[in-house]
Amino acid sequence: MATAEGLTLKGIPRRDEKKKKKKVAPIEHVEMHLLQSRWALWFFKNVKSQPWQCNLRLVTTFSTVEDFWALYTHIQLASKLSSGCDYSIFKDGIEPMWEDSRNKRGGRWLITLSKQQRHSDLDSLWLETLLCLIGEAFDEYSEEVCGAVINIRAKGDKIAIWTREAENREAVTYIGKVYKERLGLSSKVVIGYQAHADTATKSSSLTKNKFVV
Ligand code: MGP
Repeated sequence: MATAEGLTLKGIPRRDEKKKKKKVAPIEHVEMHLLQSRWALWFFKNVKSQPWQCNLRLVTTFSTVEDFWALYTHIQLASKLSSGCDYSIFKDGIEPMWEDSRNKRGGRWLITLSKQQRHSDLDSLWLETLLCLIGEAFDEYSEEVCGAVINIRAKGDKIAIWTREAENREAVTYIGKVYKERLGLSSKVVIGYQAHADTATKSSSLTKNKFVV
């Protein structure tokens, strides 16, 4: 993760930093807190002349709480990314695309946001999503989780948790209920789960929900 002053981490803009650096005492013994899974951060930047998959980059992987926070505080907040960009956090070894063998029968719990919510809610909802993932918040069904994606789009941003098996009703609905609760969404808000096989053949606004909570 060491980057030279002013450089970016594989194309991701860094957060603004105060010029004056504080002196920090050397740490001799740091105990790291292992996460249950190793995770990978991916960055997507839309270059229209290139096929979709060529715009997707693996940035880095992490497997401790400390490395997660080091990465999270280093990279630009999602709300500051340009339209057309995505962050994806997936279990190490799973590519953040429908085609991966662990995704192809799966789907996603999709949170669609209004344009105004980019400034009020987006970053906190994304952070909570990340904490649900790395904290394995879905009990025995956490194994079903593949990762999460945030799409920064002019028409309205989206956040989704991807799971492995769209036909696994029990796991999918459990994950959806816990996720909705963790995001603090009102019971009046309805969120939908869409199978990737359906999303891949239609635009997301026309894809039918397989489940709702
Ligand atoms: P998107 O980036 O998920 O959403 O998909 P966006 O930009 O809001 O568009 P909408 O169609 O959902 O309204 C945009 C396009 O990127 C898709 O139509 C595909 O062409 C491509 N794409 C997205 N994903 C997640 C994949 C994927 O997993 N595999 C492949 N091959 N293409 C994808």
